[in-house]
Amino acid sequence: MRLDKNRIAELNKAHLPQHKEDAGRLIEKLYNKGIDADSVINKLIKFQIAIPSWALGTGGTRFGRFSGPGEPTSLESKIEDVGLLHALNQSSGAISLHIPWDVPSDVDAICSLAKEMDVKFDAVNSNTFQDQKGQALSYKYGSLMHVNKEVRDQAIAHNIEVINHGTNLGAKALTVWLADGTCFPGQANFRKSFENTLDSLKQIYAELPADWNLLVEYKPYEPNFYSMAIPDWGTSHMMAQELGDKALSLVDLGHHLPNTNIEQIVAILMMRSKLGGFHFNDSKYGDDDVTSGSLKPYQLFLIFNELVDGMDNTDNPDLSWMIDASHNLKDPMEDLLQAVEAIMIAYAQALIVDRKALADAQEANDIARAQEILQDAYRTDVRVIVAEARIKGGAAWSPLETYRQLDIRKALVDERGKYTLATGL
Ligand SMILES: [Mn+2]
Repeated sequence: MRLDKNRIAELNKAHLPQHKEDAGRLIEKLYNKGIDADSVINKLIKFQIAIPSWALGTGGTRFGRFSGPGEPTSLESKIEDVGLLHALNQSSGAISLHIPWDVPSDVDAICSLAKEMDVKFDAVNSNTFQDQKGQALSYKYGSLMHVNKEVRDQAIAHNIEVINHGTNLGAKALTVWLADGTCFPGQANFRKSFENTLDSLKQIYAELPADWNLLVEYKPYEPNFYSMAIPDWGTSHMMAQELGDKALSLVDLGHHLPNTNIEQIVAILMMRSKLGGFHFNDSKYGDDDVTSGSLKPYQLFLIFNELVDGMDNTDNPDLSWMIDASHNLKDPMEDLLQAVEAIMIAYAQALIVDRKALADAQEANDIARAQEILQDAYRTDVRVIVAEARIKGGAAWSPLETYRQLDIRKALVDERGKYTLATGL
């Protein structure tokens, strides 16, 4: 399915008079505060958040999965779904593939489809958290950290294969997230697990093309409940540091214990030019519970406040931004539109922080003033400038409303059938 830009513009029309009035008011208010709204809007237009292929189907829990109608079952249809999202919001111009779920059968055809949909290939993801059909050795007791060298070698070969698939598609990074770990005290030797994992990563790193990055993701628990091979940012950073310049840490919002100060982690990693990517989701209790920004929008803003500061004031390389969530109730497309919107709002709020005033307040130990400066930005309703950026980019005033007005899910069901099942968890 393809969206007609003229149709989007037509649907925007009804909203434009009120929108222009609201946008003008906010732009003037920002101008009076010394903030150049045009530069904020241009940054918003440029900002692209990759959509992971596994988020386009309805997610499940270990108790079951209630699939939605018209889910994408092929790599082609997943790229088309991301293309639809991107047409609606102009902020989702990249897809992150997962191997082996998304092995392309015809690379040229996939590349030209992606080009037609204006979608780029973001970081590729390996999978050693499941056994695949016909696989020689099992990952039940780990992959890159496994006590058996043959299992490690198999997992290393898989990661190299993922790099090769990514190279064919024009991707520039490999994300390694390991489910490796232990469920019981005494199950493994922590030092040996660390050393095996690092040694395996070194062998993968050696195969990275010159212009690629290796993103090392961490997670404190799940699926293993006693220890994880790479549990936290310290371990990830230690490994990235030892691997070399092309290895960077990847922060996933949901991969922290409750109340962890994620914004501080982001700030410190960027200071060391070692933050490579960011995965968005939100949670009340565990990983990926809910849609980005639906529970803790202030935390998301505080994180963006550090990301923006880091992008302006450190030598940290450009980041890979990706939504990493898969929910089990909503229409995945609607969920992703809401997530991207929440991320753009947090980014816009961070862009309007008066950084000079904040630095002055910090130097003067004026805590109350510093808090006021941050909260003034956070409490500004920036939705209208996010919409302005979208309209300027040729996208929908309200992506979610337009998605419903155009009855896109129905069109997808008509095209693909009602009972389809996307690959994923
Ligand atoms: Mn992640």
